[in-house]
Amino acid sequence: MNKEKYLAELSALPAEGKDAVCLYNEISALAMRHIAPSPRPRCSAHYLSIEYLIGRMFYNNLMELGVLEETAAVLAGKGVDIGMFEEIEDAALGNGGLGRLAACYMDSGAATGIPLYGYGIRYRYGLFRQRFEDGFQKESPDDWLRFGDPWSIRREEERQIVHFADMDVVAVPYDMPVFGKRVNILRLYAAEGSEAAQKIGDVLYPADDTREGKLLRIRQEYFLSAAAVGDILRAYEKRHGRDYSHFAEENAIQLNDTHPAFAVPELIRALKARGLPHRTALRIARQVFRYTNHTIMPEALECWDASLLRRILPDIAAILRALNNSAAYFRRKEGYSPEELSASALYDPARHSFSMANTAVYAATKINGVAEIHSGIIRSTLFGAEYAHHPEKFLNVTNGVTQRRWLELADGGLAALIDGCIGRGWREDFDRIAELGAFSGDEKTLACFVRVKEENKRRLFSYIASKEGAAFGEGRMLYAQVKRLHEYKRQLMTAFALLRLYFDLKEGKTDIFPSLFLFGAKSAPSYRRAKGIIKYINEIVRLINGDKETNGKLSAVFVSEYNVSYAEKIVAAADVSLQVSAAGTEASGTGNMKFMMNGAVTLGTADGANIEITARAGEENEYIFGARAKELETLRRGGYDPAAWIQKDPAWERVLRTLKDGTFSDGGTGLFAELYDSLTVGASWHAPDQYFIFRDIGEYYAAILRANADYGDRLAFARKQWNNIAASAYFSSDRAVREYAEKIWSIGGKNGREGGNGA
Ligand code: 26Q
Repeated sequence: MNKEKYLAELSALPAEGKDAVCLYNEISALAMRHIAPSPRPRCSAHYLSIEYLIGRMFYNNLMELGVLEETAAVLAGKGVDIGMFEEIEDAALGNGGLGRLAACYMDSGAATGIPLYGYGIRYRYGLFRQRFEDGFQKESPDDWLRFGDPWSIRREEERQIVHFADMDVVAVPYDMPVFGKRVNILRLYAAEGSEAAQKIGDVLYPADDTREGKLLRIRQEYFLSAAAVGDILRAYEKRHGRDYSHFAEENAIQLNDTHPAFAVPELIRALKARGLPHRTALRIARQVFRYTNHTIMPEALECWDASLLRRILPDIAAILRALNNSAAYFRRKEGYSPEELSASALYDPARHSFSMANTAVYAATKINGVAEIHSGIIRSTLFGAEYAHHPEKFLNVTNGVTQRRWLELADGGLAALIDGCIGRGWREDFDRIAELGAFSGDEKTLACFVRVKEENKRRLFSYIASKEGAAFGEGRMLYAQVKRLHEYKRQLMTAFALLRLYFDLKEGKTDIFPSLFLFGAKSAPSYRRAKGIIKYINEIVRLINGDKETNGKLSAVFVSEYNVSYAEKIVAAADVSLQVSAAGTEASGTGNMKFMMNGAVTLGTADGANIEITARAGEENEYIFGARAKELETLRRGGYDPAAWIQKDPAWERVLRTLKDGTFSDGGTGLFAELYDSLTVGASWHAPDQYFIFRDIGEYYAAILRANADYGDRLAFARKQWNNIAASAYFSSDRAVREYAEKIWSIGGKNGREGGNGA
């Protein structure tokens, strides 16, 4: 961008009497005028994702453009505090890790000079906004557009029509530039046309417990897939006309989980519609796609009823059936056993449904999980049949996060301290963060680090005071568990440990360094148990904070409306990152990496990327506890009995009882009793305590106390924290996208050089 011109125009911009929203739009628009997307090279990668959890764009974009500080200075000269734009809320077109990963990868693609183009849906409403009423989660629509959308450009001329059997939908792209060494584009499609057509773009993950809801989900997924495929084809045809022989060589399409997997049959359909024979179309499709799996939770593995598909997308349903047949034909020739054939089939004749994961696996040239353990699990379980015959298709790319948003922007104090130690180069070359290792013996540096943490805590606490109306004293050790609310992530286990800590303090059985436990999470609106857990934690929080006898030592908070901007403040302030999923369930986690970069130690299980974090930082710098995945697998098969584990320590009995002895009220909803039952007797489709809380909770509690005791020697603990930062190089998303570019997309080496896609 032309900085001088931008700054000159900014200086000339009248600010008086304008509110934050108005100035936000004017300044952003001004910056946008000085930006041009980089030319598209011959070969590029396309990232298809149903979610993009971008967060606040203003500060990040100005930072990436290299004008954040100057902009702040010019505004200060006009009497405007650049902090005022904090009132512009996040664009939350995503719900959790998968969507935030997509945003980090877009950032890193641009930063590393890789031609990476994102495709998604421009939802009219983002993820619901959350508030607590009497401790219960309440949702309201997130009208993110009320602040304007100055960082997007509507591309009317590139609109397309997406056809369903019963309606046509207009797909209008909005282009969001992504800044770095290159300026890439995130293209989000708005759904326009009839009322029914617009409904497709209304909201992320509409409830799908009804037939209508399922149809809407299918429409969304196909809408995204068809718009993206149409766009990629059009760009290609501009270069090559109707000669598709270079298509696979020049285009890689990455399926971010299975939500965009309709792109596979859609590409075949579109190529056939252009006159290619089915066989050729199939061959091309099987050279273009790559697939990342993000979860093994059975309920998240998408299967669509054939009858629903036939109704609104008959051609797509027919192509999927044909794909299923050709897959079976080729696989039989390759020697797949009958069991392997049925496990990897695209169509399940018993359930009359299509498996989107198996569709993606069949089409993809490369399939990856998101951390070592997870890639291992999908190879041996979910996709074991395919792995047995095509091991060359499988690889791991451990997730990463962008150090620019999650360290430079989130933690200015720490960034400045790091600059003082090793210079500014880590922003583009995060391997250099390892040079911090040389300072871990330097008490002056560690003391500075402690001061930065304390300042970050003050900033967070004052934000919490303004948002939640809860005040906390300074000088507390901060434990944080922030992530989507899900039983497998075991927020309930943290709640139990916290309650036990309170009881033990109350009875003088233990003493601790003053601590604050922080929770942040949204529950899917229809996920009853997750909502019960939120209510239960809020009840515990109220009990603990209301007790004058103990609250000098122990307090807790459940922040509402947890989002990217909240996360930025929390990771900068936390001392301990709680990552306590049942081993083998959390595919990777990326919050764990953000905390690490900001100098929190991981207190967690040997799961997801925690394992790789610990391997790099050293076990002595983390607090790892609990059963390994293998042990849980054995327990699962061998009849795990939570009651037997509870009996080992009666304190857990007492804690568990609070779910039904009236200690806390669930407002007559029966939610607490349901939680109690799920832990003690299970339900028709799952065993009691299916995520093994009572196997691990004793060790969890001990680890919490151990970390707390260690914190008493603040400098020794700071050294552990510092060592985590110094060991975090690998968890940069710059490393991760380079791996994708080299090993998956084949579009260039370290510098994002242009190459072929190796098809
Ligand atoms: C599927 C079917 C029906 C309805 C909803 C869904 C659905 C929606 C969202 C399934 C999965 C998701 C999101 C998954 C997700 O965010 N996974 C996380 O991905 C991160 C990035 O790889 C990992 O770090 C996390 O471990 C993983 O949980």
